[in-house]
Amino acid sequence: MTKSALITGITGQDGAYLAKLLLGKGYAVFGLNARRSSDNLWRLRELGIDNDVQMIDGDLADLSSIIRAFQASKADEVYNLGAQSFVGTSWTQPLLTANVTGVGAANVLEAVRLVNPDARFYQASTSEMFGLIQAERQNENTPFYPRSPYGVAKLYAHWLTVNYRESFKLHASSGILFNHESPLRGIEFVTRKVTDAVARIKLGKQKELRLGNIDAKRDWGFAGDYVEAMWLMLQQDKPDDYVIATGKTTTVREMCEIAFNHVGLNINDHLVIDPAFFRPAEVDILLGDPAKANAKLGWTAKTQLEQLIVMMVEADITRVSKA
Ligand code: NAP
Ligand code: G4F
Repeated sequence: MTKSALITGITGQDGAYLAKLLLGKGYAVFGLNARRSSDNLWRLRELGIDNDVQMIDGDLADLSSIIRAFQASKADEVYNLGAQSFVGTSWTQPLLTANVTGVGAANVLEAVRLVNPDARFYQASTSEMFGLIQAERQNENTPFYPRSPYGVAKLYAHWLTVNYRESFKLHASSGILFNHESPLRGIEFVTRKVTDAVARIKLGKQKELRLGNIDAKRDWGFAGDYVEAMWLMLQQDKPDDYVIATGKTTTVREMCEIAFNHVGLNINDHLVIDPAFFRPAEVDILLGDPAKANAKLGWTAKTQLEQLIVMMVEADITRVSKA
C-alpha cells in the first residue's frame, strides 16, 4: 500500500530533499505550505518535483490548519521541519521564533495525538541546543546549553517530543542534526552566503564579502545525506533520538578558503570582517559524535566538506551566470 507523508517546511532546504527522497520511495507526499507573498517553490522546482507534491495551506502557528492538513493527507509519517530557522533572526524576532519553532512543534504533536496517534513523528532538533558545549564531542547524552532564542525554542520542541513519546507512547523521534548545507541552502546562512559571493566576485559582479566571526567552528555535512537519516529514524521499531553529524569540525575561515581557492581567488583580497554580523552570544564550536546513528541506523555522512562547498560554488556560478 502507498504510504503517505506530511512534511512541514517542505519549501525549505531539507523539506525539498526529503520530499524528493520520499517520492523516490513511492510515498504520496503532502506539504504544509504557509502562504507567502513571494515565490517559495524554487527549491521544489530545482529538484523537478514541484508538480509531484501536494501542497496544503497551513501555518505552524495555527493548530486548526495543521489538523486539517493531517486529516487531508492521512499521513502515516509526519516530518516537522518547519521553523524560523535562522539563528541571527531569533534575537530580533524571539517571540515569533518561540511560536513557530517551539509551539509549532507542540501543535503538530497535538494534531498527531488527536487525529491519529499511530502516525510516526519526526522532530527537526538541532546541534544549536548544545550551544555552550558541555563535552568536546556532543552525543545524545551531552547536556544542552542553548545560546540563542532559536536554540531555546528548539529545546522546548525537543523535550516535548520526548515527553509525548513517554506520555502518550507516540512513535516520536528527534534527529539532533548538526549543520547541513547544499546548493538549496538559504542565502542568509554562512556557507551559501560565501559560495554566492565567491561566484559573484569571480564573475565580476561583487568585490567584497563581509562576514562576522570567522573563528567559529561547525560540523558541516550535506543535506541530501541528512534527510536519509530522518527517514531511517521513522522506519525503526522504536522511536528514539539520534545525533546526525560528520564527526569533523572546521572554522568558517577554512570553509571560505575552500570556496575561494576553488575558483583561483585569494580570500585576503576580498574578505572584510564586519561587526554587524557578530551575534549577541556565539556557539564557538560544534563537533558531533554520530556513533549511535552509525550503529543503529547504519547511517554515515557520505559527502566531504570540500565536495560540498565545490558543489555549492558551481551551482552559484551557474545561477549568477544566468541572472
Ligand atoms: P529552512 O530552509 O529555513 O526551511 C524552513 C521551512 O519552514 C520553510 O519551508 C519555511 O517556509 C517553513 N516555515 C517557516 N515559518 C513557518 C510557519 N509559520 N508555518 C509553516 N511553515 C513555516 O530550514 P532547513 O535548513 O530546511 O531546516 C529544516 C529544519 O531543520 C528546521 O526546523 C531547522 O530549524 C532544522 N535544522 C536545520 C539544520 C541545518 O543545518 N539546516 C540543522 C539542524 C536543524 P517558507 O519557505 O515559506 O519560508
Ligand atoms: O550558517 P549559520 O548562520 O548557521 P548556524 O548559526 O550554525 O545555524 C544553522 O545550523 C544550526 C545547527 O547547528 C541549525 F539549527 C540552524 O537552523 C541553522 O541551520 O552560522 C554559522 C557560523 C556562526 O558561528 C556564525 O556566527 O558562521 C558564523 N558567521 C560568521 N559570519 C556567520 C557570518 N553566519 C552568518 N549567517 N552570516 C555571516 O556573515
